[in-house]
Amino acid sequence: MEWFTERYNGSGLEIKVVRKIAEARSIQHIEVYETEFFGKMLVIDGKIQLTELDEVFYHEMIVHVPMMMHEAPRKVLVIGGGDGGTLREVLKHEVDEVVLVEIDRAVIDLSREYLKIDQGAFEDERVRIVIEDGLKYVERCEDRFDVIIVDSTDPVGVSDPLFDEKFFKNASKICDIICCQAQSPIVQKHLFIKLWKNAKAFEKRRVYLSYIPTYPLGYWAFIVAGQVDKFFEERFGKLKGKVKHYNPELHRAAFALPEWLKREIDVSG
Ligand code: SPD
Repeated sequence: MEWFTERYNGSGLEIKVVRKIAEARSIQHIEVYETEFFGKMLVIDGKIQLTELDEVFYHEMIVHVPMMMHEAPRKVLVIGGGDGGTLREVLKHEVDEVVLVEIDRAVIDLSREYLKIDQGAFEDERVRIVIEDGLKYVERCEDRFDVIIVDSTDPVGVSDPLFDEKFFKNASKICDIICCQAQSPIVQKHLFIKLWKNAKAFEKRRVYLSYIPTYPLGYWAFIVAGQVDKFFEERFGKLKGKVKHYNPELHRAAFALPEWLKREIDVSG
């Protein structure tokens, strides 16, 4: 048995792996492992994207928080998310249409074959899959979406443009609410702050946090922007029983930020 190690800014996370199940080299290096404790694990360009054990912590928080802040989210755009976890959660709402824009078809193919966390979401008739760069899709998009969810990899490769000002400016013209995974506010503070500043294209922005054990230091940020004043908590009744992690208590608590983070946000404008 070997250890998989992900290092970041003078720290690291080690996961004991039993074997490598699959691998592909497309525009990214994609690996699927079987681990000793966390179940199957998806790694892209050396960074852990998900493990079976804690993927719901991430996918339920990146989806249900923004979806429950919109009065009636019927039309949703997911950018990235080729493993299908975000798609699976979006489909738990009363949506009419979900467009998934993934730049790398190989992520979808490997996830469908070896991970299967989508639980049939890719075959749902409400879903349309587009293989394209999310930045370009949003730039030329003439459609309008209630919610956009950016479920990207770290911005060191193909996801880099999704952290740019231009992306947020274009996105602000076509949606009511956008939600992005926003990295570790501790060991990847520069990336988090870059996103926070660029999300200024939206009139209102908010940060929320969630604990995701297999991401750098476990403390993970999300940025939600647009019409972000409301929480339609009464709709939770329809989700209850379908979710494992998210609930209204966690939703409210996720927006409670420590003083040091409030200060970071304030000073960066
Ligand atoms: N450092 C890992 C950040 C990964 C965020 N996206 C995960 C994709 C899971 N759908």
